Amino acid sequence: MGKTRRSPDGKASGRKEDAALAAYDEMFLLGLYRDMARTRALDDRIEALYKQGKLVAGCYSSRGQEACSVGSTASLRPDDVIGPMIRNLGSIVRHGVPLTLVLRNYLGRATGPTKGRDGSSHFGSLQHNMLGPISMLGALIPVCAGAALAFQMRGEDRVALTWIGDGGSNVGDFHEGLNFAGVLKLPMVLILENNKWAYSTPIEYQTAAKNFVCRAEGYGIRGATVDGNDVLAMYEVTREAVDRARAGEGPTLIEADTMRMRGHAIHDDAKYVPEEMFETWEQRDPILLFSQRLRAAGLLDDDTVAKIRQEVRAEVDEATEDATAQPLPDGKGEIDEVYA
Ligand SMILES: Cc1ncc(C[n+]2csc(CCOP(=O)(O)OP(=O)(O)O)c2C)c(N)n1
Ligand SMILES: [Mg+2]
Repeated sequence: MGKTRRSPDGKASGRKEDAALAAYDEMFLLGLYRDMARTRALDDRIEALYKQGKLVAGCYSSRGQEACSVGSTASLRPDDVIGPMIRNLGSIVRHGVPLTLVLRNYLGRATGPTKGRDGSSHFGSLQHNMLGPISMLGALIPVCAGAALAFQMRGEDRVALTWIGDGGSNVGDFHEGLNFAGVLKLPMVLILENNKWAYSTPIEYQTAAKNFVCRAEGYGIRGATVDGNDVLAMYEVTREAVDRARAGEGPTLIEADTMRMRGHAIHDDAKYVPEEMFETWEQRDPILLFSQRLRAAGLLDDDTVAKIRQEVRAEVDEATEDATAQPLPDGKGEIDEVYA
């Protein structure tokens, strides 16, 4: 995916120098930009619906973390499995889950993935090779290790990709899941999104270690660090980990340096976050950074930005209309499919 399409003289046509960008196909690069824009637009819509009182549960924003999800998921094949958590809307979008399914769940519709039982982001779609986020932090890691074990036992060259926060990385399931994956060399990749906060708790209260990735050594697995706001760096670091996992070389723990740009949920005004911290990271917005880079390389201009913006908006509008038109649950059989 994303291999170069070079002109006969070995240079991608019409481009200015950016050695890292030059290695990729223009459509692939614009696709990363577009999927981050789609994620942002959907995220904004969910926030607006929440503020309009149209959602029945909490609203957890992925704002500022689009690169972590879109870049990493871009390294997967459609038959690979994703296990997103609440800040990974971009992975759902990039892995091909229709936007209306996301909105039907948030709007509690009977035709949504949880048929109105969850009104937030806790849903999966096996049809799209997506496991649902598990509320109990860390619990998705052993589940994804289980998916990776199934691939290994069946001799399938598929990979499971999942994410955990700086806060969630300190629960027991993180240890059990990652240790198990390491011992059995399972085809799994775990991205630890160090977004500096776990609700109101800063990272210095999460670990006494100098970083989170040093834990990889203790599990005998590969560790990597990456600028989580650089979508191409996210793609490359995950691609390498996915290739290794597929080749039977075991799991990788990737620590992504990023920032949560909203409160824990939209009801949380995040007053405990120093204002300068938001200001600094606003300058490092992943969509802004990538658009600046694409523009400098001659791959993006005002017209293309406007066109993508319009298309993305139309897609989100259409998905909202479709989801809103769906019926609410009738209240009968609400515990069917919940307990055996
Ligand atoms: C085991 C467990 N403990 C506590 C909670 C409550 N809780 C939900 S999200 C959250 C903060 C998570 O922070 P982090 O893992 O850094 O992820 P982020 O929200 O920053 O993406 C907490 C404490 C939970 N869901 N599960
Ligand atoms: Mg966090």
